[in-house]
Amino acid sequence: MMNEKPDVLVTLPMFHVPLEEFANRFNLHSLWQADRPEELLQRLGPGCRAAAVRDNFTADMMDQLPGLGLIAVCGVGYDEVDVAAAIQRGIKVTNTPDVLTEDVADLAVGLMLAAGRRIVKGDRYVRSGRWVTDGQMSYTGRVQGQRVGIIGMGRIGCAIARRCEAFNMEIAYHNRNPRTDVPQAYKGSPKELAAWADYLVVVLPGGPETHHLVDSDVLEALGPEGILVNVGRGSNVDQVALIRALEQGTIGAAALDVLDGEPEVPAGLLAIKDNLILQPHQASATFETRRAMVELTFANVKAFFEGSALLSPIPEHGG
Ligand code: NAP
Ligand code: 8YV
Repeated sequence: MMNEKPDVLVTLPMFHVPLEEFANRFNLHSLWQADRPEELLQRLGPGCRAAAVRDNFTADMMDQLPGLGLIAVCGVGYDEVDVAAAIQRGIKVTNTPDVLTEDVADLAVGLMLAAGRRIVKGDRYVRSGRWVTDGQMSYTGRVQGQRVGIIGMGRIGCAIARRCEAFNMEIAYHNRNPRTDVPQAYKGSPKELAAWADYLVVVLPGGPETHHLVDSDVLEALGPEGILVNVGRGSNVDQVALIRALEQGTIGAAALDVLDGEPEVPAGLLAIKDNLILQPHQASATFETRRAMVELTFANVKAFFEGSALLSPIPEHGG
């Protein structure tokens, strides 16, 4: 029938944004609510041409939906989607850049301040009564005027740099390629950047190329007063090396929004109390940004079914 709403597979809840408003236009199928996900995929079969996705989407799932033409990822990072398999099958992939940039940068700077000024430790100090029994808490280093090294000077990295300028910080960065359109100094390797920096902020994509880019050597170069902040992907940092570095005082402190193997947290990380701050992957989790991410995801789905240009195809499509 000409006017029938197109089927769209939705693999996971789109955060807390209700999907009813998109159901006017699309016939949404919630994979995570299906009693038998395999049966749902089989029933949808070649008739399902689009999927709205959070996190992973495998080649096997693509093969179960042979009519698929679009995977719309609700997130800027798409490292859990098998992009090579999608391209091989002629499937387009979109993501949600820009709409989350400023909120992620806010949390990164919040973590720098919290780790540098030991804000969480201070909260515990007051609540445990130590202010009364032990007097004033120990001093911390400064944030303002310090050196911040950003690994991943892309959209979010630049937004972090803009905020750091307001703190009179010196800023340098490392990417695979130096940028000609930013004023900050380029460092040729994560280790060189870490050796220069007081704060090392990681805001990288996931995947094999960035796996453990921050390793024991980089942490050693950051040094005993240095502070690591990760808002990229957990896999960017060698977590075993990080635990050791925090235990042994090789670095001063860390604040992590993302963990390798999240949401599981290794006991070694949980055991570190004073100089580690953990967040449950919250950097884009504001009402406004999450709504904008879901809207952009479905705007891409709409464009796909209308045959118009996709709003935010991933760079691998040349977009
Ligand atoms: P972007 O604009 O594409 O920036 C990524 C930057 O990383 C680019 O400057 C790129 O420069 C650099 N890069 C990529 N691979 C590299 C490598 N192997 N070595 C060194 N540098 C490399 O992306 P964005 O929008 O800023 O987002 C960045 C990442 O942040 C996402 O992919 C995601 O993993 C993470 N993120 C996390 C949250 C959260 O909730 N915590 C939210 C949003 C995003 P070159 O290409 O020159 O190397
Ligand atoms: C998402 C993120 O919240 O966009 C990204 O890459 O990491 C976050 O904004 C995350 O992908 C959860 O699905």
